[in-house]
Amino acid sequence: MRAAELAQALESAAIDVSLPGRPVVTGGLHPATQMLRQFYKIWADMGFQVYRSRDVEDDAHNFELLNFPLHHPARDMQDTFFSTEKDIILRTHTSPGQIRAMREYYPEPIRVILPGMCYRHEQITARSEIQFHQVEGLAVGRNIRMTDLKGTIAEFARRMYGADREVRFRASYFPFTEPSMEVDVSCILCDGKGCRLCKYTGWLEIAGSGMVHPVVLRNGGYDPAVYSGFAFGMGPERVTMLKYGIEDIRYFWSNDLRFLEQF
Ligand code: 2NM
Repeated sequence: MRAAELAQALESAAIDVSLPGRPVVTGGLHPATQMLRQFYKIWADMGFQVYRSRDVEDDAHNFELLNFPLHHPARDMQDTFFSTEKDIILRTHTSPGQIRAMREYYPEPIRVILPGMCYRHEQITARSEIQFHQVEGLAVGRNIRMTDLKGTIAEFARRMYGADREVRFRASYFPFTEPSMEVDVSCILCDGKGCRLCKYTGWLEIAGSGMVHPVVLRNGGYDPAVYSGFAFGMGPERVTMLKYGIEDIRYFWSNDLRFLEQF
């Protein structure tokens, strides 16, 4: 191209190179994924490795081996997604993976977390979805005591919610732990004074926990006379809702970009 042609071409196209570029829309990680990764980091720093287990389970691992009696209400049809294959279900919690982890690692001591999707055949509402993540933890070894559970969970809470958080444990019930406890942290919004987020109690529930039931230990292959352990479970979506004041869990899987782009 000769210089005169070039000059004319530039003139007619009239590109203004000083204009700002067009913004490129970048993707981002889903808020639940971001929260899961924060969990992995904290638990990894505390010596817990990630154990991946299957979403499709059998009745034995999901219920029987976890000490859910045959007629326990959580076994009702409305709570579990069954398949047309006998005893093949979608896991209702990540706990069946604990049995698989124990059977794989016996007789070694265990420190694992089990993240993953869980499925429940329930009415979808602002507070309950039919699918959600759980992160469960399990420690098994000799001489593991309830003080180890309390210290470990309290340390997690301080790393997750801030160094000056208070932690309290309330007696509760789960079939697979004895004793069982619910875990609260002092409200992240009002610092325990009482506000709308904590429903004026000053506390937010962040986890369930307990000492692994001797029957469950034995089902995992560990002699409860020699070994003991603690376990806990938390919900990353719930934690994310508390952190950002999200009032409806249905936002998580409805793929509305106006929601997702905020994270
Ligand atoms: C929770 C609360 C308390 C739990 C117990 C076990 C097992 F299998 F080791 F016994 N896995 N997970 C557990 C205990 C889970 O979630 C709310």
